[in-house]
Amino acid sequence: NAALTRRVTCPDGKNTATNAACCQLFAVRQDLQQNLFHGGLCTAEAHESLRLTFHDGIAISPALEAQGKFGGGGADGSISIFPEIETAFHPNIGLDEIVALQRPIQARHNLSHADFLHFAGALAASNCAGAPQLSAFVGRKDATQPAPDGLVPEPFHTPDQIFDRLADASEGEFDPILTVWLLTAHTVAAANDVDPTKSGLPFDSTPEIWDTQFFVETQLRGTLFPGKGGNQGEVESPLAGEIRLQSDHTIARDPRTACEWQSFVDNQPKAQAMFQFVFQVLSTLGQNQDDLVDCTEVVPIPAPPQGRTHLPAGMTMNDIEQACAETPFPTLPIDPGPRTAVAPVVPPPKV
Ligand code: HEB
Ligand code: CA
Repeated sequence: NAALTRRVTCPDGKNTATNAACCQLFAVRQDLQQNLFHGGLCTAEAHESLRLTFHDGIAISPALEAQGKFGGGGADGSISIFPEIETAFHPNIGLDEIVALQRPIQARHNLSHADFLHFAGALAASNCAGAPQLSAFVGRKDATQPAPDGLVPEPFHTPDQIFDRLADASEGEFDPILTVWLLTAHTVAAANDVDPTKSGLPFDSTPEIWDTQFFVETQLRGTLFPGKGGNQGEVESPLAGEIRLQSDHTIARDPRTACEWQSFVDNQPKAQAMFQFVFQVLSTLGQNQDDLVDCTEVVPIPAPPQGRTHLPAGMTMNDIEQACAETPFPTLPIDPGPRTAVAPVVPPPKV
């Protein structure tokens, strides 16, 4: 109840916040929107800022700690603090660019690397129509050492490897079902480095919209490679110009997750609420929740999604590779017109 909440006026004289610690985020928000996200767009920089939250947050391992080794600090900004070390890890390929683009903006403000990185990810998603309002916190402790290599899942890992890693990082919270929830992020995503000959290959036909097309299109029969193929972690996709990760393909068809995957099709409220929940967990892994101040109010409420869930033009329901044994795949309208290729996402300029 807004009327009953006492708000503080921020030192900038124009914004108010429920907690004074959130005031600094208004200037960070403006700087990021203006100087990284092209005025508030769901472009490659937004996609990569969201991806960065995963590669920072998931790098924590109680299993390694139990062996007496350092297991990483989770959502501690380590990838931005030790970029020359962590962006050289194989699964982090390509993230050097977004780390470099964020760095001068972070340096202009008085926010920790960890809080900045995860706020940038939440703000990035808010630029994508149909996204949930992701949570923002301040108060994280910055990393004092880089995370060890080997903690970020690869697209050529098996479902077992991925499920085990995510469960370890989250002390059991990210089970196979929540892993599906996390993968909703691939609705606003493209690959630059899986096929080294092509950049900006989207995972669904709407990489600038947070919709459920990703869950539809990963369930279509794979028939082609957007490039030459033969790349580690890539399997055939259904559409020219679109890439499919082996991990998305196998998790969409694994008996433990196939029905959960299908349940997201045409369920926009689910694609918002479930990711909102898992992002809050992911972006605070390794941090003490009691030290954090909730500043989610600074994250804009995203625009509603555009378009309706559909089969791409030229496809029929027969092109669906049914994987859920319990429930038939929902019948969807088919986009009119001839089959078309998916356009690439334009990569950010090199720095
Ligand atoms: Fe992700 C992207 C993998 C999960 C978000 N991915 C991506 C890629 C890959 C991946 C390979 C591409 C890269 C390049 O560039 O080439 N993932 C993956 C895996 C996993 C994942 C294996 C596990 C299962 N993600 C995830 C999560 C999230 C994400 C959880 C959340 C946050 N990703 C993402 C994004 C992207 C990606 C956003 C996009 C980026 C761009 O576009 O650039
Ligand atoms: Ca999409």
